[in-house]
Amino acid sequence: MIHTQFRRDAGLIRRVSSTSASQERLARVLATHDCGSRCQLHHGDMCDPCCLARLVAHIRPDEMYNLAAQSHVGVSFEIPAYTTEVNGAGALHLLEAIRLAGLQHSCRFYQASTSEMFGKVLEPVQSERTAFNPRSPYACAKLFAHTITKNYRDAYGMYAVCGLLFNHESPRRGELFVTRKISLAVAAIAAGFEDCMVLGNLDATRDWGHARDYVVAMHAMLQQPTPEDFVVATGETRSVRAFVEAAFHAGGMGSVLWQGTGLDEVAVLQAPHTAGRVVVRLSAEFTRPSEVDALIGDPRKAVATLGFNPRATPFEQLVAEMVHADMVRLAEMRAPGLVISTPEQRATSSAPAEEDHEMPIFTI
Ligand code: F7E
Repeated sequence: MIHTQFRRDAGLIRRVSSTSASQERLARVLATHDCGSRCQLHHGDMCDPCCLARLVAHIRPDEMYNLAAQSHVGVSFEIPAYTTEVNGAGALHLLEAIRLAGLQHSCRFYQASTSEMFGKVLEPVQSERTAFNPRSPYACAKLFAHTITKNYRDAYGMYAVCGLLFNHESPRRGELFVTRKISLAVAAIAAGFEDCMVLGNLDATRDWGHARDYVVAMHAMLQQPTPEDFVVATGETRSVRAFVEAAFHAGGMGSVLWQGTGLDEVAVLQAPHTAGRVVVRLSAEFTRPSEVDALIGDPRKAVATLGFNPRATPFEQLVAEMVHADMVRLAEMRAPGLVISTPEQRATSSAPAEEDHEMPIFTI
């Protein structure tokens, strides 16, 4: 969210009858930074072009950040049409709304593009020049949004840019993404609420950075003299397996030993008082029909032009921050008779699309 002295912020939020996890997270953000008074939330939906056009004409933003998405790659295989509508057509609806309101030369537009578009990578390190090869309905939809944003820039001279952000994490991450699933499970295991976590592909590697650092780069992209696209990444890649190891270490449980092969592989603790306890198992339930095996970004353009610092939050610090935040949360929740549900239990009790449906921010 953007704050400057003379600006007011506005956000779009979907109307749901029950309180969703993302609404609770949003409420915490607004309360924490006392931005509730500066930021007005409007009901709307990325699948409703009329409502988006009406809102843009009413708010008349000068910056718009489209972060709205069905953002879970795995879930996109189960709800491909919905994902395409929100992630792909949704961006087009916003661009058209800007044009219809006559704001094409005054409103700057940010599109949240994604490293997932590189998919089965065609170059070992991915930059702004790397060709795309998407591997999921999520990535295909995002690729449409990416190319239509460039098209509006070329066709109508709009200041419209795409941030090719690699994975960006924080303690606010949704609980179904692997980093948060791990940090929450490590905290729950340390507190004695859970025995074990169940994961999918341990060998996928990702370029993981901190969302706090990436948001600064997003804002900087809209302050440049000319509209251009940027890769935002750390330039380092780690496996899911390495994230698990770092998380147990950060949780004070020492190192883990991997035993077995394929889906029978497990991780066991090694510290003397817990030695031999199985803390990670695998299940095909969490693998994807087509996987993105390895991503690593080249952030040099963002470093040179935006002043982005890819070393601002080292990997171990990111993991420790997430694990410690979950340990604090669980400690605050600890009470007699308290039942902590697993991410999977929570997933089946609410619609998956509502898990991390982010909102676009208009700044006026
Ligand atoms: O998966 C593997 C999984 O769901 C990371 C989104 O923000 O970043 C995110 O997409 C890796 C994949 O994130 C589990 O197969 C193993 O290889 O945390 P993730 P993602 O798919 O990389 C990009 C940049 C975006 O744009 C997306 O919106 O971890 N993995 N076991 C698992 N993944 C999950 N979710 N759960 C597991 O149990």
